Amino acid sequence: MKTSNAGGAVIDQPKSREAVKPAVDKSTAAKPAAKQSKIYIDGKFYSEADAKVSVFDHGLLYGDGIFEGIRFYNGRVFRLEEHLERLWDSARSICLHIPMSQRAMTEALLETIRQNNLRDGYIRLIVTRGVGNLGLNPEQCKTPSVIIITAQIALYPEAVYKNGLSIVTCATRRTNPSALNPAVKSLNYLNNIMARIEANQANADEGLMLNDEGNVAECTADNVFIIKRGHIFTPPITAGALRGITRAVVFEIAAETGIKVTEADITRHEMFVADEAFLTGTAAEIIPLVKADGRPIGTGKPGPITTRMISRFREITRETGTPIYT
Ligand code: PXG
Repeated sequence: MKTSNAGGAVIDQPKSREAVKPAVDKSTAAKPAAKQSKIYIDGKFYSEADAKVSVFDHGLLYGDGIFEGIRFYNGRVFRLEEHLERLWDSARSICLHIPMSQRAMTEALLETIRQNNLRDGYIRLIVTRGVGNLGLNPEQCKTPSVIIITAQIALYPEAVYKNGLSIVTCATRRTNPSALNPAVKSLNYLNNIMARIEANQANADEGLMLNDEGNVAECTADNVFIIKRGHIFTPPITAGALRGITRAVVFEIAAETGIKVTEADITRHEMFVADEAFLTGTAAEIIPLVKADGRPIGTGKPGPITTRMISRFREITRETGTPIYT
């Protein structure tokens, strides 16, 4: 299911299932005129219609660039420093020079949100290699481009958090770190998109991706956690999991509540026999997982530890973050 925001930007939502249908049928509901968002490109703001990049940008030609997906809640950007750290790490790894300081990037991000007059939403931050020629050599690209797009992300319907999601294991494996390391949040997400297509074709909400050893890495856009006998497990970064910002918040909540978390290799069997499981991601937040490859996980309903995690996560997102309007 796709959800369109007032400004026309769209981000993925779980697949349409009876449980996650929006209360209002958007195709028939009376809509106010769509408010156009303002988009930041290289220091200037553009209307959606005028926000354009060159067809010679290597971000388009080769997926040569990096990105972050960030949320802001209640007038504060959630974990902004961590997102910028990860962006800068991605940049270093692919030898991309971000043409501004982290401080200037913070100001550009906050100003983009202010220009759009939002208090809650989603930010897509993109740095492309920039304009080159049709050859792949990045030395042709003299200046990377910075793009910041805001979206009025709708929270997933409450039913998703109450009823949970289903996943299927995808044949498409997480890329081996000896190729493009999956720790780089690059603009080349085709591998994950291939897995997502498999999940769609199986009518599942998300796709589970394994690494070359056959262990669980993560889902196509979310980290994976399982719970067995009160103990939380998640795959280590070395298994191909992204160092998720939401994943790190789960570690903090667990420490706070005295629940043990261990980074360990997880097999499909361990997913099937888990007492509880959940996914984490900036857009998804923390979402219960209730079915894997047709097997109900635990009771087939969100478990108590997952439910506690979700409510504490919501408190933290409401109460912390970089203020946008000061
Ligand atoms: N794994 C992958 C492969 C991701 O792309 C996560 C885990 C979760 O990480 P954070 O830091 O967000 O907790 C991501 C997140 C989306 C979306 O719409 C999310 C991502 C990429 C593209 C779309 O949820 N990245």
